Amino acid sequence: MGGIAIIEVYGEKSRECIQRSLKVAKNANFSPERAHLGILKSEDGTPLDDVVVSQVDSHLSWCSLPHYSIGCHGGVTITEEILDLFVRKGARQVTMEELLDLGRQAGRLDPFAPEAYPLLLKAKTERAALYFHQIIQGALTESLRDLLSAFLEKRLDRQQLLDAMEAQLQASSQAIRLGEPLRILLAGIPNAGKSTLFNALVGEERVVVSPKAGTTRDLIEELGEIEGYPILWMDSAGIREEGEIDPVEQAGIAKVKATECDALLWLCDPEGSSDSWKPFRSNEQPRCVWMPIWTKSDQDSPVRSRSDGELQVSALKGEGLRELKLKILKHWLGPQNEQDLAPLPFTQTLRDKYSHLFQRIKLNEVDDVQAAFIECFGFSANFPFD
Ligand SMILES: Nc1nc2c(ncn2[C@@H]2O[C@H](COP(=O)(O)OP(=O)(O)OP(=O)(O)O)[C@@H](O)[C@H]2O)c(=O)[nH]1
Ligand SMILES: [Mg+2]
Repeated sequence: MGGIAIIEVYGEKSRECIQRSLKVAKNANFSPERAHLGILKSEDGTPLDDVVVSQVDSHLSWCSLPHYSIGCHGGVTITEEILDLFVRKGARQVTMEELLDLGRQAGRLDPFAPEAYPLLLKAKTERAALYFHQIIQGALTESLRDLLSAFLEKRLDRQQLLDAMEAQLQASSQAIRLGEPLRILLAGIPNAGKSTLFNALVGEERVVVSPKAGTTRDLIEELGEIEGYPILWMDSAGIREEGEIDPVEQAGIAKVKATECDALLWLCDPEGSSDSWKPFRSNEQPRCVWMPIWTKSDQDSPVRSRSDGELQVSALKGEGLRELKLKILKHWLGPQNEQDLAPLPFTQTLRDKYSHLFQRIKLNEVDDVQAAFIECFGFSANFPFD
């Protein structure tokens, strides 16, 4: 796969900055809505890249700010050279957040776009990408507009407004999890079947598996998904506290203990001790959710004294994997329904703001609900009737 890099140049002096280093093939006067082929040259005249330059007016700009868009073709190194060249000519590199903030102040970006754009760019699954794109298009603003106007037009009373807000707050963890992968660590004694399960969950032979105990020594991460929710699966070194433990194994065990995760699946080998987890659980990873999983369910087991609700899987045969994935999803996101996820507060910060607003309305601390919504999300002064 190849690719092109786009450098965008904003600001009053952008034209000057580009023209000083660009030799345009035919028409030296940029005209909007036309692409110009040219060669960018460094100060000593060395050609850096063949580029395509377009002038983008504000009404066509993705962030509502006019700019020049430069399509570069020379790969990462040359693109960085071009960026350096522009910086030497007086430009300054800005962060995405800075740019989005300027766009928002200019007035045409959705109020949630500054938070949603970075999540769209980092989206790990198609479902997440579509969701954040929908937010940028204004779906959350529209949904809040409908809710608030229903209240202001007295189609909803205060209690109904609060009920609707509470339901949104409860469901918002699903939206947040679309942008923030769940971190799930597979741990257990050596040979419990961690790496075999890890490979089955990520869907490829990512790590080495062997009958020899102590095969995995380091922490290995791979991104996967469950129903479009991104999951960071982590395979780890087997944990044992007794016997001769060499320094590499020791280092691997220390890493498992220090790893931050949302859930720890403790894999119990049916041939091992059913309470292999006890020394580990009492001291380590106190904050994450703990799930014991029985592996190698295709084998007859002399031990298997499972408690109710503990899952059995056979990574080798692919049995129990779907149940495992659904259990994980249900635990964090609640019951899933088939419908698409409604537009909801999709970051922890937005949820906290909305939760604060909800509490204030609930405690009758808010006289002007409209003004409180506007203040909470930075809507324009006439929202929801603008
Ligand atoms: N029958 C059966 N064997 C399995 C299953 N899962 C793993 N095994 C076998 O168990 C052995 C150990 O598997 P691994 O996945 O390497 O175990 P591990 O927990 O990663 O081991 P370490 O990295 O050494 O800690 C291998 O011989 C696997 O083929 C299973 O579901 N069924
Ligand atoms: Mg392993």
